[in-house]
Amino acid sequence: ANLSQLVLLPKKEDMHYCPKRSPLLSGPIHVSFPSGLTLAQVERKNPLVVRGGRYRPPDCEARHRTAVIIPHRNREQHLKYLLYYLHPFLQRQQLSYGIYVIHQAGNYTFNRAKLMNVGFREAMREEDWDCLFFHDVDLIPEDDRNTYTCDRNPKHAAIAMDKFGYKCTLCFRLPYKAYFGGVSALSPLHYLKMNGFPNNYWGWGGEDDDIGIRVSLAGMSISRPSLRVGRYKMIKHKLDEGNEVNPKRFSLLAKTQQTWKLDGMNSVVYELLSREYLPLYTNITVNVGTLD
Ligand code: UD2
Ligand code: MN
Repeated sequence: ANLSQLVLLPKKEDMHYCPKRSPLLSGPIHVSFPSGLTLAQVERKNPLVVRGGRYRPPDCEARHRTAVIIPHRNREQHLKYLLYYLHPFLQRQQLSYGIYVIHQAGNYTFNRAKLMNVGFREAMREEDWDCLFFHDVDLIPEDDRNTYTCDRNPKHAAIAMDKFGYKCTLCFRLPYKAYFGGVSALSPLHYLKMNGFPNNYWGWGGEDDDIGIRVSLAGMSISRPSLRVGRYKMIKHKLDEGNEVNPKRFSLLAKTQQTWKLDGMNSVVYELLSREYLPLYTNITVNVGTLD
């Protein structure tokens, strides 16, 4: 393999690939929420992160390029803590990465899945990412052996949460094998094969199951890290204003099989309001419209 790399990439002959397993991993992470933490402090702790929240390992060529897509509105505190843990976590994994926060403008009902479609398009527009992590803002990974890279199949990463006693009873049991919420990873090919995520789930719930069902309708299965490694701490919160429980979620879910090819990445419509390259992340503000 080294020989062919030299032949194909003569100019990079002095830049070697990072090792398959990063020597910087340290395993379990003790997650706490220091009061008074500021984004400026997070910046200072991550001097190698550049504009837009991008990073590449300084002394080897990364084997993976991962974009983290975070749907967001009105969760600044959670975002601050996630960035505080996620930047060093990804650096210890020796990834080339970028963090995208997809901010829903306005006060209309939240649409998590549609924000992910926006994130996919806007991230892929910028760079040839080979893996996308769709990441709730309030889930902090607790073990850096949970690698933020893509598998042969879509991967559900957040399988063991403190909130549920680090069990994932829904993960391995029919019909919930499709459980795909919280943090999940897809390659661009996986994403396009399942036509992305649904655009028509407004408010809380259902969209994660729809996404899980899409994975299997597109002929793929879900891979998962071990329960030991796929651990997350969920920052406690109440249901947000503007993200009320979606009363249509069950009737929508009953129709996924008929709708997934028609609604998704091939039909997403939105208005991009701004793209800001902040020190710790790229902020995309978008008008996703309203249910009508
Ligand atoms: C569960 C799922 C989540 C999603 C949700 C239903 C897990 C671990 N999580 O989380 O993936 O399927 O149910 O929609 O299974 N958000 C904002 N501002 C808002 C509302 C939501 O930023 O006003 C974002 C934020 O990234 C948040 C995510 O949407 O983490 C999911 O919303 P949630 O945290 O209220 O839902 P939760 O914890 O029940
Ligand atoms: Mn949550």
